[in-house]
Amino acid sequence: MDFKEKMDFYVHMVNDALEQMLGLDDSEQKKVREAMRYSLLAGGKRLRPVLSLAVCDALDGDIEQVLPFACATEMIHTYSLIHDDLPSMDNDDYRRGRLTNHKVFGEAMAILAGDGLLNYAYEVMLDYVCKNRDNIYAKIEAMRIIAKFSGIDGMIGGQVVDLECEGKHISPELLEYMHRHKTGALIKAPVLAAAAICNASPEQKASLEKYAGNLGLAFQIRDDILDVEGNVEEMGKSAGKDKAKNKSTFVTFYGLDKSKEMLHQITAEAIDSLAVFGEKGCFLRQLAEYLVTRNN
Ligand code: GRG
Repeated sequence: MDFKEKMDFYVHMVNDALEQMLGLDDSEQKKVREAMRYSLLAGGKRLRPVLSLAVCDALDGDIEQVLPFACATEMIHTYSLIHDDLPSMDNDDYRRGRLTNHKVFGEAMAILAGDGLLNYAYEVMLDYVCKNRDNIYAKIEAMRIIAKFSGIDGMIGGQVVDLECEGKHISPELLEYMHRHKTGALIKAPVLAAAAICNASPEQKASLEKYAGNLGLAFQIRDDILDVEGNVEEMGKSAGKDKAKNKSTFVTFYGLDKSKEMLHQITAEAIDSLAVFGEKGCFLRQLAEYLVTRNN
């Protein structure tokens, strides 16, 4: 399979699993489920779960064991997008090519749908672990990683720095810290969770941690660039928000050309750290290359 076919294969696997995990029902909770499904099943690149599945393949692991954890990271990612779009946060009207959750379901329901997805992520993982107790310590470690990297020392912590720095001049170190946490942490989580479940060696884990750390930073730099020169239709969300909110980004700090140079450099470093995987790291390498030129 070439890169595109493999990517489609993983994305389909994730979409089918998510659809199965969060079906519609006719209970009292029909409305909140509908709101959760609205954002979760709205598409998106599925980068985080795809990373888990690709790491699993690079380590010759068992995809069935990794899939619930991969899907859980997509649920957590989607909750963060719903909350990030709220009027009290970024106040966005479009996401994933459609109206944001609060525009359709109202602010209160959007908050609950986000909370619901965050909680559901842990329900899905714990449900799976309780029913499949083999390799249990690795699975618990994977959940610990996901909790840690999405919490105050990870994604939420990065978002707090972002909020506090709006309209202020910040140091390049703090800018990198913010990006590595706000976005990078939830890119590291699926990589390291899959590595734990597939019993990666310490050397493999260290390589993957470097890969994911640099990939996450590169991903956010590309996001900063797209906010300036991206096409709204292709992105499925609004552009120009960083400038409007006077946010510090790689582009406001270093300018477009230097940001692009840094994007290439950091991606090359991510790719270099996969040397230990040889041929098995091929998809992960191609994924890093694809993210440099992504338009959404
Ligand atoms: C708890 C109130 C409350 C809010 C939480 C944690 C949080 C808000 C926000 C997280 C920060 C965040 C949304 C960072 C943005 C990261 C980013 C670049 C998202 C876009 O990811 P893509 O491009 O999106 O992978 P798709 O739609 O393709 O999945």
